[in-house]
Amino acid sequence: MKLASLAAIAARFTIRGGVRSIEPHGAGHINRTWRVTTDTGARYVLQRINEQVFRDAAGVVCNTAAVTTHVRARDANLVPACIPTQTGSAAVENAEGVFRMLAYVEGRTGSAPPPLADATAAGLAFGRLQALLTDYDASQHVVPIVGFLDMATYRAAFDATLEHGDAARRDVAGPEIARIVAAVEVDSHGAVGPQGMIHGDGKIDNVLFHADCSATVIDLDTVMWGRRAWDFGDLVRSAAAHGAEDAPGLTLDLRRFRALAEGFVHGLGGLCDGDLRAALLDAPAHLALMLGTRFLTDFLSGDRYFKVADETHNLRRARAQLSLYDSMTSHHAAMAEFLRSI
Ligand code: GN1
Ligand code: MG
Repeated sequence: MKLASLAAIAARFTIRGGVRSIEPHGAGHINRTWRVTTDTGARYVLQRINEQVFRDAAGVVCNTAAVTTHVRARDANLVPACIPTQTGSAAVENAEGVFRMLAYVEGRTGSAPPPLADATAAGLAFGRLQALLTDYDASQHVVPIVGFLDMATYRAAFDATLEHGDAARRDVAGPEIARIVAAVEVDSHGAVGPQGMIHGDGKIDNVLFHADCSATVIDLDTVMWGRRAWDFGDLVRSAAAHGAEDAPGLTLDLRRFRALAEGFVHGLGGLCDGDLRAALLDAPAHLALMLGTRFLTDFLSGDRYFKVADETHNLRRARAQLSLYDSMTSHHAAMAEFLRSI
């Protein structure tokens, strides 16, 4: 997009001062994100919502406004503020897309593998977010993505690409296809445990860390009704691995698992009953397998969903998640023992 049209869009929000600079920002796989600086030195995050992924993009922006208002009234550091437009709406909509603006939050962006203190802080932040959303009025909240985090939906999409996807890519991915088919058959434990409003994208990259050990949760597009354990599963698969989500031979780091679990359970407070503890055990492998399936499906269908660095990126990501899945399965007993002890 041209900088001039981005600047014109930015100026339609209630920003302090005139736009001085705009640069690409962040590393999300879905939306386009820019950092906007004004001549008063104020900084903001401008995002164009991916309308292929979020079919009701304007509704998703209204969700973000409602969620951030609700959460910030209870904890002003946990999520960034949404900046309304000059006319009081949450989004700017024009021929170029649907845009929203957030206050820029200073902080270190999380990445894998995080220091143990960050792992605890991230667990705490995601658990606390769920706890603070228990009295959120979701009557106007739109479903961000139909079938999101639903294994049956991803399994059906995977099966469809096996039939109709790119034949050359299918040949290259033969071993990974076989592993997913076998693993999905036995993955029956993930979709369990108590439900509530969840973040929906609990990965470590969606956390900003501050010097006082607190953390801010960002990327709130996927806040939705779901299984509470899924945020923990996503957090463990992204933060308790020895490397990034596309790193070869990814394995589970039990020390980080412990730190994340301690933080998450603490953040949930009274919400963490026996059923939820049981679900926390199986969610990480379920989420790793689910994401591996999603990455491989995207590889087989020509990289249409996730942003990629090159044409085998989704395949490498799928391999890494499958490797992590195997490692989680082999550490099941140790994870169970630890969860019993907190
Ligand atoms: C996407 O936008 P980002 O990068 O935070 C994806 C998540 C995946 C994640 C894997 C809406 O999140 O579900 O777990 O990539 N978000 C959507 O890195 O599909
Ligand atoms: Mg993100």
